[in-house]
Amino acid sequence: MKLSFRWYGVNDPVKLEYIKQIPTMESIVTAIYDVPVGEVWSMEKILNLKEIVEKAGLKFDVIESVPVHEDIKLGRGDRDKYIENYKQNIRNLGKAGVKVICYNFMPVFDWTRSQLDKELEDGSTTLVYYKEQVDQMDPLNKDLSLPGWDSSYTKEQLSELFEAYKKIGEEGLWKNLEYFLKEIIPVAEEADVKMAIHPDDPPWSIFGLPRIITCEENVDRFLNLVDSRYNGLTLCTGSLGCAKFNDMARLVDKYSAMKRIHFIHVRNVKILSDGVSFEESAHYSGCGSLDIVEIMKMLYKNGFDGYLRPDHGRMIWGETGKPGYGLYDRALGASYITGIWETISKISK
Ligand SMILES: [Mn+2]
Repeated sequence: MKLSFRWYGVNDPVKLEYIKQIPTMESIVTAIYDVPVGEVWSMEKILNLKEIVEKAGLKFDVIESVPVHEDIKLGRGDRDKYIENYKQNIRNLGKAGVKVICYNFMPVFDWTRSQLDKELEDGSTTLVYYKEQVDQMDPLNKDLSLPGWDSSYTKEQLSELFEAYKKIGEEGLWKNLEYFLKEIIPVAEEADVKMAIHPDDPPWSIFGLPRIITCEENVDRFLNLVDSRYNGLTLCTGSLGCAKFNDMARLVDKYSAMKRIHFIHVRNVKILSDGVSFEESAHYSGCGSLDIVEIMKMLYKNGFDGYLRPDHGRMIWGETGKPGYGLYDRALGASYITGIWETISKISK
C-alpha cells in the first residue's frame, strides 16, 4: 500500500510541506487544472508540476483526473479527435513517470451532494446527500449551483446535454465507454500507465441522467469490456458504499484479488434511516456505515501494492477551505489507515 494525498496545485491552501509531514506519506495525487477538458496537457506543464511535487520530497505518480470530454461520453462526431488527445495525455503522463490515471464516466457532472457544510453534533461540518432535497432541485435552473457541477454551461447547453443523454440512455453510455476503452487501453499498456475508473458518486441515476459504474454487476461488465490489467479501478469506498446494495469489504476483496484495483479512496459514510441519504463521516468505522478495518484486511490479504488515499474529510478545528479537502481530518484519516495497516501486518507475522 502506498499512501497518497490529493492536492489541488499551488493555490491549494493545504501546502505540500504539510502533506509531507503526515507519517508514511509517499505520493501526491493531482492534476493540471488550467487546460480545458479534452485538450492535451503539454510536457512542459506536466514536468513543471512534477518538479514542484518532487521538490517537496513527494512522488508524482497518480493523476486525478484526466477528465473525459462529454462528446466521448455521448459518442458524438468529433469524439475521435478528443480520444486522440486523451491518448496523447496518457503518453505524456507516462513519459513523466505517472503510474495511474484516475477518471470517471459520469455524464455532465461529477459527485453530487445537497450541502457541503452541514454542521454535525460535534460542531464539525461535512458533505451530505439528503434525497428529498436533491429531488427538489431543478438542475436546469441556472440559479442553482450544484457542488460538483461545471458552472460554465449555459442553461441552453445544459438542457441540450440532458436531452442527448436521455436519448442514448444507459446502454448508449456503455457502448461509448467500450469504444473509448478499446481505443485507449492499448495506449495505456504501451505507456505502462494503469487506467483506473472512479465509480459514480452516488451510485444511482440523478436527474434522469444515466449512470453505470454503480454496483458489482456493472463493475464486472466494465472490467470485461477490455480484459486487461490496465483497465482497472479507482475503488472509492464512499462512492459505492453509500448504497446498501454494495458490500464494500467483499468488493474490495474480489477486485483486489483480481489485481484490478490500482488506486483506492478510503472514506466512510453514514447511510441514514431512509437508506438513500447519507452523511460523510470521519474515517473511523464507528462513525459511519463502513467497516474500514475489514476493508483494509482484504487489501492486506490480497497483497495490495497500489495507491491509497484518505478521501474526503470533515472540516474540523476551525479549518476553512475546499469542502472535503481540508488538511486536518484527512490527515487523521491517513493516520488511522496507517495504524490499521501496521497492526494487521504485525499480527499477521
Ligand atoms: Mn472518491
